[in-house]
Amino acid sequence: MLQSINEFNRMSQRRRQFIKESLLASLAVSMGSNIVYGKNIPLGMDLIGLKEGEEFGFPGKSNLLTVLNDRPINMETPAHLLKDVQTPNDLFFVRNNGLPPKNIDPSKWVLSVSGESVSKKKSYSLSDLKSKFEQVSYNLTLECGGNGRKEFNPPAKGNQWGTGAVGCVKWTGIRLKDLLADVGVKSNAVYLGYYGADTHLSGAADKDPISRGVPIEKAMEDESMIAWAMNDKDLPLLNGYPLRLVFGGYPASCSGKWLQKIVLRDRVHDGQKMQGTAYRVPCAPVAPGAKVQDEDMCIIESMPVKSLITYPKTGATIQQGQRLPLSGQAWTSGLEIVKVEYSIDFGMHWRMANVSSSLNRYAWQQFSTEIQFPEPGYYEVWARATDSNGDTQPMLLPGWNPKGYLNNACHRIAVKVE
Ligand SMILES: Nc1nc2c(c(=O)[nH]1)N[C@H]1C(S)=C(S)[C@@H](COP(=O)(O)O)O[C@H]1N2
Ligand SMILES: [Mo]
Repeated sequence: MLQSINEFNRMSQRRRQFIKESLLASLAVSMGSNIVYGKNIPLGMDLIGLKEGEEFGFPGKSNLLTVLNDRPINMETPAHLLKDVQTPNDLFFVRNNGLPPKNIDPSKWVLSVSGESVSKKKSYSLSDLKSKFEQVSYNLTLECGGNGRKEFNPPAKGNQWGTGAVGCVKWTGIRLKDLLADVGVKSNAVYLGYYGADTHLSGAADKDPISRGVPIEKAMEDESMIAWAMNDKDLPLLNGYPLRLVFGGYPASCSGKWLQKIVLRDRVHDGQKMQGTAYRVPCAPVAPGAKVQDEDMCIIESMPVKSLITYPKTGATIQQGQRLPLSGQAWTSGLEIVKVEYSIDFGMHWRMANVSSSLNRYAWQQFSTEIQFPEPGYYEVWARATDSNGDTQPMLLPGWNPKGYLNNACHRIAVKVE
């Protein structure tokens, strides 16, 4: 954008001034705001905000999120920012498969319901949904099936999620089952599929970026929702404004964003990303790197028990004799977390942390404790949650699978005692 320095220096002072001003004006447009001390910008220096411009360009999202990809937009939440019972909207992760819709007019938004197993096809406006059905709120944890993918070896293709493709918010909307009762579900219904208003990266209008769903039993659960609000505010655009599905405990890929169409199917839904290695894992364990036949792959349903240390961050340093406060989140699918333990000696001994009760089924629970270290040195703190079924987290990676799903290995942080 800047002329070369030599050329710039050859120009007259007045022309230089003019170019600088028009440059500033156009910079201000790209940044979306006036550059207050713009006239002091040294010649030839690039603005950080332009190089990492997305920091200003993701509406409703904090620039503290880690951007993994900007086409499609994928961003995760650093562990220490997931400390809240309800994740703030601007810190909630974003996982897009395509391009979000533009210029949404909520007053014109229509949700249609059709498919082989629907008794009566129907369409609803947002105000129909808000007025015809009972409004409900639930705290539901959403976790991308690929959260933790970056740890797998051999590596799995796809966004290299660390630990932050998860969050828990208060969702407000209606029960999916109330809407389904209104259209009538035939007895042959097997699956519910969704279609959103986002578009395929290629621009092709006849291709869906993603069209997944859930077994009909899951759709009928009390907490399975069509939501328009997160934490009492409109959904952020990137989280599916103005309407989305939310299924706690299932991989978040089931929770269709920008929801326009629901189909009740008399077979397993066959939309985009329901086949092959997408959101499927080997039905039985395989050796790392193995080739798995299509018929030996099973659709991921429940997400496994898991926990995350949100305080402190790796790198925390304390003085010998000080106690280290430790806290974090633990979640499981449909059950209660009954125990969170921690280890400071690479898993030889485990001690109990305190665990809060959950606000409702599928909401994550908070754990906390204080740790005493025996002597100065380097430590790793590991956390491990166990649910009411007795299921717990592996210390190392769980079963390898081609796309790196379902990594619920214990979260670890490094701490120094001086
Ligand atoms: N329409 C639509 N729905 C979607 C997606 C998408 O790309 N398009 N991504 C899915 C996946 S893979 C995940 S993990 C969650 C992410 O939800 P979030 O972006 O609100 O965190 O949305 C799901 N629903
Ligand atoms: Mo996902």
